[in-house]
Amino acid sequence: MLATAALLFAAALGVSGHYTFPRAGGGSDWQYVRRADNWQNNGFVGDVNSQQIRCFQSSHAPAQGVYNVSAGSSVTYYAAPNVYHPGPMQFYMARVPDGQDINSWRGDGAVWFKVYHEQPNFGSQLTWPNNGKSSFQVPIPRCIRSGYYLLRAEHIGLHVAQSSGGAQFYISCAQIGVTGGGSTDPPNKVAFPGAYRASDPGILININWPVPTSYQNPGPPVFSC
Ligand SMILES: *[C@@H]1O[C@H](CO)[C@@H](O)[C@H](O)[C@H]1NC(C)=O
Ligand SMILES: [Cu+2]
Repeated sequence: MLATAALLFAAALGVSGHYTFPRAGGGSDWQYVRRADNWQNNGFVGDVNSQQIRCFQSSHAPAQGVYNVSAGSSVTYYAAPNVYHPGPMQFYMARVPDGQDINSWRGDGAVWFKVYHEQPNFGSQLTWPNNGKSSFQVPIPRCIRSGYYLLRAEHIGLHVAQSSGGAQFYISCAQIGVTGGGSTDPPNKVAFPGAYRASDPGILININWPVPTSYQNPGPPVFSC
């Protein structure tokens, strides 16, 4: 009886485990962040070629508002409950074309540039600076143009990434307005899906044995001004 209860409990954890990225800047969950498909089950995206790899939405729905921030400052992006699988945090931005409505814009095409990613510390195992954290400071480049942007949060869980499709992508997209920016249009923009392949060395990787001595973040290099 006890064993059955323990098994049921473990099974329930399996369904409701993992994490989401429901909040950016302030406000409440899914206020400035487009509600992701995993909002109830905390699940992940496994297929880098799926539409969900962009904002974890299989059908488009806007956030409830726009969080405004000045260029050169940062936005706090929150995980719930916290990031606990090993792997990198990465953040991307995409500018809403002038004259288009951020609420209906979907981020199609090669419009995404990377503003942050992190490397592990190397040793007898890889350790990741994000591990256990529930908030992250995302730098908003000083020189990008003012306007509306999607800000995409991504954590890649690499604990079972040694087989193709094993990496777990935890994703959401916030709607932000950038004020006081410059005139730079960042290079190296990518599309989602399209930016990643299942065989990328930072996605198909055994982090356990032999313990890697380097790590190549998937996607383009980080843009900074
Ligand atoms: C952000 O700025 C836009 C445009 O000025 C405004 O409509 C919106 O209400 C602002 N959002 C917040 C949370 O203040
Ligand atoms: Cu998990």
